[in-house]
Amino acid sequence: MTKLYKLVVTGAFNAGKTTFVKTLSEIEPVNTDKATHSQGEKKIKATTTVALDYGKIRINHGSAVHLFGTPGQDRFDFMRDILAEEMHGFIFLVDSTDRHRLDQAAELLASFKKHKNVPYLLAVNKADQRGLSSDEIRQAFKLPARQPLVACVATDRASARAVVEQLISLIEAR
Ligand SMILES: Nc1nc2c(ncn2[C@@H]2O[C@H](COP(=O)(O)OP(=O)(O)O)[C@@H](O)[C@H]2O)c(=O)[nH]1
Ligand SMILES: [Mg+2]
Repeated sequence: MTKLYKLVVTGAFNAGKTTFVKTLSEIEPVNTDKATHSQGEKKIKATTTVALDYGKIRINHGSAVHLFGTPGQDRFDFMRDILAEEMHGFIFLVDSTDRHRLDQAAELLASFKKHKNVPYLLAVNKADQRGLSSDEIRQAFKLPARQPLVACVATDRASARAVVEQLISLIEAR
């Protein structure tokens, strides 16, 4: 039987959410990046997602996975609330090269989890770079031992796809 899944891709500013959706999508992805204005953000990247990213992939012989990427900053938290509605699960991307944003990311995960009790996967992104280990991230997020965590390279389609497939397996196992 083919199914339809709504997955949300969230995480802090610059974690790789837009890249993840863009790398995977089999249709032209929807992108709502606009120029960054604050000095802090401008130093890191030229644009930022102000509403959503959208992309779609097929898995398991025809089931459709609709991917919705969120903005990362707190000023867009209303968009996260909207995108979380009716989700079947979510991927929380953590930038493994950005130790300074870990606490903020952990807070964001705690608040995003409150939307809906659904399976999620913590994806340790930018695994192609030298960065924090999975154990360090597990500790920083105080993850329960049973909570899965996977390494991810959002610029690599096979890697991003494996994250989605693992999350779908968790959803199906519920
Ligand atoms: N090396 C590396 N860079 C990545 C990866 N994923 C994203 N990036 C880069 O990280 C930056 C932020 O990505 P973006 O998708 O805009 O992050 P967002 O703010 O979470 O949407 C961009 O320069 C991306 O090219 C990855 O897996 N490896
Ligand atoms: Mg983005």
